Amino acid sequence: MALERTLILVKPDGVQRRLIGRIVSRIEDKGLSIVGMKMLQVTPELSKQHYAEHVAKSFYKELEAFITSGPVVAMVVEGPEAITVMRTLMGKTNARESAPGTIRGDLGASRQMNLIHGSDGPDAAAKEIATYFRSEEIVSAPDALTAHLWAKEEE
Ligand code: IDP
Ligand code: MG
Repeated sequence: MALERTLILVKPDGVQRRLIGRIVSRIEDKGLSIVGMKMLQVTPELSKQHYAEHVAKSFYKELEAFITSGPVVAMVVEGPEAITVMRTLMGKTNARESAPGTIRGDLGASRQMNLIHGSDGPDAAAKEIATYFRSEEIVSAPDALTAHLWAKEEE
């Protein structure tokens, strides 16, 4: 088991729909720690870097228009297996197919406007965190509750 960090975005639809608080609550309710957080505007250049694996795909032009359409909230989220835990909490890419109880499944109805981004593996997480955050913008996780959230050997 491993203490991991993952890069989360509340996408422009989540910000416009005033869902920042509810999405952040889901992450905090799970016991994960937010160790970095800021609001920013994704530029076309940043979009191409972030979605490099999708740039050649037919939906990329629309994806770029969407992700640059308004501010996002970027977060670094930490916890045991945080990358997978967040992907599970988010639900499937197509919000229409995401299970109820997940962020996308409860709050969304679109394949493109699916409210939240989360890194899909350790390599992506490392790259994406470095893209969005300078090291001094990331803090240590609050420690007070961790003894009640998971066992030491799970870190
Ligand atoms: P993920 O966000 O669940 O990792 P990816 O397949 O990496 O999903 O796709 C990145 C983002 O591109 C999705 O979250 C969604 O906003 C958008 N997207 C994915 N597939 C499609 C599609 O077929 N049409 C339009 N937009 C898509
Ligand atoms: Mg992805």
